[in-house]
Amino acid sequence: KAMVAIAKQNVTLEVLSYHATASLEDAQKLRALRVSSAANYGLYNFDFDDINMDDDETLTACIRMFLDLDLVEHFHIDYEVLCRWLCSVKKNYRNVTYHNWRHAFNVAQMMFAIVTSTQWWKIFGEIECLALLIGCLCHDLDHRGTNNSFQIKASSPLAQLYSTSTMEHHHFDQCIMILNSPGNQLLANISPEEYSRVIKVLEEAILSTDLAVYFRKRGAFFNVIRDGPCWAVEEHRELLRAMLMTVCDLAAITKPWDIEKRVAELVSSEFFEQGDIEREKLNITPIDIMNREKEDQLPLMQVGFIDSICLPIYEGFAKLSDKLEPLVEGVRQNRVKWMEIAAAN
Ligand code: 5BB
Ligand code: ZN
Repeated sequence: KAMVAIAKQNVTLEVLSYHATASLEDAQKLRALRVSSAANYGLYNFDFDDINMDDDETLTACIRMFLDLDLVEHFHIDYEVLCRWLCSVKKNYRNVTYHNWRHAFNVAQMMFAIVTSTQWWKIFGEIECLALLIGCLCHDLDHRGTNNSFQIKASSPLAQLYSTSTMEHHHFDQCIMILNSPGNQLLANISPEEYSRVIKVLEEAILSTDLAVYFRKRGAFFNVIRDGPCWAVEEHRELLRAMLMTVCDLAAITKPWDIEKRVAELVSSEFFEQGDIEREKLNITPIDIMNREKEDQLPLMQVGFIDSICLPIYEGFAKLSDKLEPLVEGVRQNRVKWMEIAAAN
C-alpha cells in the first residue's frame, strides 16, 4: 500500500511539478488596456470569429464577459487579479494546432452568446455563470494535442494518474492550480459556502467536456427535454450545464462555412499529428481520423460527426429556446457543404 502511494505521488509530481503563472507585469499591461463593449467585440454573435483579433483583444474581450455578467461586482473580484488570472490561463495553453487558447476563448464566447441571448443567465444565477465562464476558459488547459486514448496507449503519467476522462481531470487540476496561485486568486473574496459551490459546478463543467461523458448523459437530457424541464430542479440544471459545455465546445460546427472549414482543418491537422506520433513512437497504425493517408475521408467523417453527435444536441437546445435555432441552421448548412465535397471526391 505504501509503495502504491509513493508511486502515485511520483506520478503526481511528474505531472504537476512544472507550473508557471503570468507575471505581475503582464497583468499590469492588460490592466492598462481599454475594454470595449460586448457588441463592439461581437460577443453576442453566434457567427463570432476571432481571426482578426490580436491576443490582447481576446483578453480584454474576456474581461468584458466577466463585467457584463456582473461577476466582477457581485463576487468582489479584484480587477488586477482578474487580469493576472486571464494572462495565466492563456499562458497555460500550449501552442498546439487546435486545442490552444483561441479554442478556449471561442468556447467562452459561445457560452456568453448563449446565456445572454436566451437570458439563461437568470436561470443559472451568478455562481453557476461564474463557474461556466471559468470552466469554458479553462476546459482544455495544458492540452498536448493528443486525446485520452493516446494517453492510455502511451501509458503517459497522466493516464497513470487518471484512468478515465484523463485529459479532462488534468484540465481541472490545472484550473485549480491557477486559481490557488498567489496573485491569481479570482475567488478570494467569496464566502466558503459559495467557493465550494463554484468549485463543484466548475469541476462538473470541465469533466463534461469529455465526449464520453456527453454520450453517457445525453439520454437523460433528451428525456428532460421531452418531458419538460424544470429549472428549479438542480438535476435538470446540472444536465443543462453539462450539455451546454458540449454545445460550446463543438460550436465550430455551427459557424459560417469559411470558419467551419478553417477550424475543421485545424482539428484534422492535430488528429494527423497524433497519428504520426502513434506510427513513429508507438508503432501502431492510427485510426482513420488520425491517418493522413485517409485524408479524403474527412468530409464524410464530418457528416458522421454532425449526424451522430452534433445535430441531436443542437436540435435539443433549439427545443429549449427558439433563440438557439440559428445554431441548428448553421449545422445543417455545413452538412450540405460537407456532403457536396464528399460527393465530388
Ligand atoms: C468523434 C469521437 N471520437 C472519439 C471518434 C471520432 N468521432 S467522429 O467520427 O464523430 C469525428 C469527429 C471524426 C472526425 C472529426 O474531425 C475530423 C477533422 C470529428 C470532429 N471532431 N470534427 C470537428 O469538426 C470537431 Br470541432 C470535432 C471535435 C474535436 C474535438 C474532440 C476532442 C475529443 C478528444 C477526445
Ligand atoms: Zn475543447
